[in-house]
Amino acid sequence: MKLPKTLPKDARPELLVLPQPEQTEDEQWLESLETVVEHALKDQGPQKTAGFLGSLTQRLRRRGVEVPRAVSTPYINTIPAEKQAPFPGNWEMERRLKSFVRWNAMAMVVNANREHSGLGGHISTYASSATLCEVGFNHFFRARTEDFVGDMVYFQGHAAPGIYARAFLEGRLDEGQLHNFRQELAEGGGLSSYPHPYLMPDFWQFPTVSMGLGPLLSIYQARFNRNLHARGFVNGEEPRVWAFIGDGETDEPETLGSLTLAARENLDNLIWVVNCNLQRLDGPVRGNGKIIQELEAAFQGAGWNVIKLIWGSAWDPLLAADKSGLLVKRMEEAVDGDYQKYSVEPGSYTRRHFFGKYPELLELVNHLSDEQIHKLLRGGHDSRKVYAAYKAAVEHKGQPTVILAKTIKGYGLGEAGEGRNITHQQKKMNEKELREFAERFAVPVSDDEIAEAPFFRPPPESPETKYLLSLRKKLGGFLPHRVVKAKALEVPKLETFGDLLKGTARTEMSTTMGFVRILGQLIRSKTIGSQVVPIIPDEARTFGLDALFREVGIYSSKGQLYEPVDRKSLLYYNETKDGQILEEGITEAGSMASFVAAGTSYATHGRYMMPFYIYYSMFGFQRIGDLIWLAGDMRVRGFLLGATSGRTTLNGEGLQHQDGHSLILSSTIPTLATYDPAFAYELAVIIADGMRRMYVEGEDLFYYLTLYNENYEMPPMPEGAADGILKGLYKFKPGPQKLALKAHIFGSGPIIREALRAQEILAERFGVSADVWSATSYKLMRNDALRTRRWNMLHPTEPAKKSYVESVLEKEQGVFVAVSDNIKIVPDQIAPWAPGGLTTLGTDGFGRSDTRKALRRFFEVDAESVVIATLHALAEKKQVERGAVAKAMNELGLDPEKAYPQLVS
Ligand SMILES: Cc1ncc(C[n+]2csc(CCOP(=O)(O)OP(=O)(O)O)c2C)c(N)n1
Ligand SMILES: [Mg+2]
Repeated sequence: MKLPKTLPKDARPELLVLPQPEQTEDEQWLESLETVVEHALKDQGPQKTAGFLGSLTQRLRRRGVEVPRAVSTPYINTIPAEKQAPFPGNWEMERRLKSFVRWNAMAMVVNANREHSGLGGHISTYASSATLCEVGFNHFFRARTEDFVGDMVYFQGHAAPGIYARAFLEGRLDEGQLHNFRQELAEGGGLSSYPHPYLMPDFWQFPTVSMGLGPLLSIYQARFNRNLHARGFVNGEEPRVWAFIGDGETDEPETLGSLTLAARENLDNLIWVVNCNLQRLDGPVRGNGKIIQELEAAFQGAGWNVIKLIWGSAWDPLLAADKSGLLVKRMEEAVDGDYQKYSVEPGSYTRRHFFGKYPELLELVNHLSDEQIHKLLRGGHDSRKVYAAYKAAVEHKGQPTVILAKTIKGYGLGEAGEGRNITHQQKKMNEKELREFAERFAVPVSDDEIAEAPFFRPPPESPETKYLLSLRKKLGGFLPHRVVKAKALEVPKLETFGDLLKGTARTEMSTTMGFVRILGQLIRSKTIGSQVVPIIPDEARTFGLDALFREVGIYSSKGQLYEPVDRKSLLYYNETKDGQILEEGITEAGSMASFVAAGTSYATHGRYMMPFYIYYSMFGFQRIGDLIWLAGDMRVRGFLLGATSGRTTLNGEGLQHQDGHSLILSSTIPTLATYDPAFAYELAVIIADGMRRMYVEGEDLFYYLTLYNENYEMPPMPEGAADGILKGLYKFKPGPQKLALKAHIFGSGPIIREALRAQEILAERFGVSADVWSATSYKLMRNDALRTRRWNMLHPTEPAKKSYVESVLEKEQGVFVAVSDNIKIVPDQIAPWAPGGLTTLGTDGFGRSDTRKALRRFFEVDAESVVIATLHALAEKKQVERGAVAKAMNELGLDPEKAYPQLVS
């Protein structure tokens, strides 16, 4: 029997990528194997054949035969032409609409930069992804409705002009808004450069422009959706999470870092579309290789369903006619740098360079003109192929899907940038280029207007607009669309934490333990307990949160398939299908992504969840600061808890772990309320008020609290302290009366105890009465003072207002000293408003491992150092002899020549 040399049509070629044998003597072997495959396919179907070949491979490996692992498949579409779902829409109509969107997206950028050179914007990204987006909009993305939360779509950030341009065609945005793209301060407002919910809260849902964060968030969003479902918070139709990602963006560790989680959790509610236009900003993504093949291997290895969408329909007949397999071979030989070149050069070049390598291939395209060769589309520009890939993706079960879609960057820009290395930055087009663009896409702009690049929208009664709207109507409405409709929570009142308000006489505890108690009480609350979402990156035991394992369970979609080794203990590692704890493992970025998903559920799911993300404070802002910035943009509501904080309080861990600056980093996030509490009752006051502001009043802010691990007696809350705790400063313990000299010491966190000890020394040995204040938030005081100062400056003829810090300190006499377990710039934030100046002590420099006592002396934040700083401040004011300060230093055992953490200057 003569066997065909090519693969049967329905064979899965990825299973046959063993090294090509020499075409001579091995041919018979190959032919007989093909016979077997042929029969198996006919009798058993493709799935069983695949299984059979898999078993054969296993056997070969067991016998020591080195069979290569098939992590990548031939460089052709995963979905063969004959298995492609038919395109259900009016193809011609959709093409026209897409052309209008293309035109307007381009015109937005060109117009903005024509008027104000330097405003920026991107044309070429959307030009490459227009078909990928439009097929989604027309056929897949389901909007939010009364009884469906809507698909969650993460668009490539710098493709924003295309999304605006579509909203324009839909009638959601007007010409004036398009005109003010990137001019948000213009009259009437403008459109933000990128997707920013903070700037366009009714439109954008997901900020994506910091490369890598969107993909990461999308994974955790899809998993959080599952968690909410498992816990009974949401039911009904499951939303899909779509993420559009750049091929260059896949170089970000955040992009690919959590792939295995998505597969492990069987997130078939997640679809990624990687826009493989082969270029990033500077040049090719993988000029010397093939990004699609590389990504295929990574995703396949991570357990994803991979759909390669490389070639457009016009290639189908060529592939069908490629009996020798040479075309596929040539496709695999050419590298991305070549493919980029083919998009730039005329068809004659591709004929010569690509097909011309083998005479048989030249013959294959003999019937095509150079023009036709140039127009052989890439898969990502062919809406029929894109539709088929999306359909296969939404129907796939058990795995997340990635679609690797090959496109051309700057598609349609012609000489203005199509496929060119400069295309990413292209913002201007001359008249000729505009005319060519309009002609290519048949956009009806009149000749005398073309130079103006006017926006074009077909009238509402036109068949195009009607068609567009009818498709969106079928999919439930418009998107992106951010809606906030969450019901306020009945949050517990402050009294709920009564025991912490009363203090813990004779029992020592840390503020971390205080927090754990609060969290426990919240979780047990009848009204909001189940909405609490504790998030931990493998540090529950460090912080004493393991007590919650048993109580509310660790979420795992699989439950617990094994008997945990500590099953007999009280606090065993308890994984459950409806677990409340998100135990993320060692990924601060992943934990933060969960925090974002939970903290925005009031918008995405219309229901408040209360995330508490507790972590090593050093691995917060410093490690994942961009995600915290994003949380602000996305209007997340929740609590971040930077535990084991303080450069001398976390003592043994040394340089890498000891955080003394997260408070400064947090001060840079505009909507992040930041606190550095010393006592458990302060924590209770702050958290109770935070819950009220976020979940009752609906304020757009979130919280950062430092927690420490030093144990001490927690005092009862002084009468009337709550207001000062929230505003940032209150007098905790006045100094003794009737002493000649007066001072004020601000302390925060456990270092307040050094201030208290200094208070005693100063009174007993130096005749100074020092009041000790607890400074809970320098950031909030500074913001308030800056606001007040500005108001006074702008209203010079009106009576001046006083900021909180000014009003609380104005009547105080004496000198002001602040001591912190953080760097000096933290208390320095309020220095301009401390009467007579502020002397600050802090922990500038790299940490060291040693005892707390040694560290506090080293960093000069111990009580003795506070005493000297106070006496020095008094000496500066000529209230104390300078010699007395030197003497005190000697008496207190402070060495003026001691080493000091090395700092640059
Ligand atoms: C974290 C981060 N780094 C750098 C940038 C700047 N940047 C914006 S777009 C871009 C190139 C994107 O290339 P790719 O992901 O391939 O997207 P394409 O435009 O080609 O679709 C860069 C470097 C950014 N936005 N975020
Ligand atoms: Mg790219």
